[in-house]
Amino acid sequence: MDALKVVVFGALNAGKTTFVERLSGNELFLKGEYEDITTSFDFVQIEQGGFLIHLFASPGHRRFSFMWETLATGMDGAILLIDSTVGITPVDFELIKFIEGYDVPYVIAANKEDISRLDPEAIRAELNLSGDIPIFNTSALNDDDLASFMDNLINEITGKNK
Ligand SMILES: Nc1nc2c(ncn2[C@@H]2O[C@H](COP(=O)(O)OP(=O)(O)OP(=O)(O)O)[C@@H](O)[C@H]2O)c(=O)[nH]1
Ligand SMILES: [Mg+2]
Repeated sequence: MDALKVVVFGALNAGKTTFVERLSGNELFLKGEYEDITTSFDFVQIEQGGFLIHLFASPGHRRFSFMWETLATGMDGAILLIDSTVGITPVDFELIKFIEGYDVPYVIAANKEDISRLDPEAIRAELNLSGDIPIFNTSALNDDDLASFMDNLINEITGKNK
């Protein structure tokens, strides 16, 4: 089975760890060793769309952002999680620029929609994104439809959305 590497980026507490755990149904081994924030390179594996996906949750804390480049090395696609309870922050602008530097498909999720919801088109306008970047609302906590969200990214990576 072909393997894909996908990395979830986003601001501190946006829900990256919760997202990968819910998708895989497994807990990360190495999470939360420091005040519950991600400080490691841990990942889960999921099988979807005929691919084995290595799904990494990156650290959101500024102190650990030095790990982003290592995580991004060799990635096939990325997810940017925005914390809808906070809105778009400077780190989201920074991460968009960072991800775009790798020239891989990415999708955006405005997470925590169970608490508050951001309008995808307002996000697109604020981040100045082209029309072909998919933007969704998700709840990593209680969404049962994260798999179809991932399908969309897989289709972006394999060119099926084109
Ligand atoms: N209500 C709600 N809470 C969420 C959701 N996703 C995550 N959370 C909560 O937000 C907090 C942070 O979640 P994490 O998954 O640790 O966030 P993270 O992005 O991995 O955080 P860092 O790795 O430290 O950057 C936890 O209390 C989660 O339970 C969501 O969709 N809805
Ligand atoms: Mg985390």
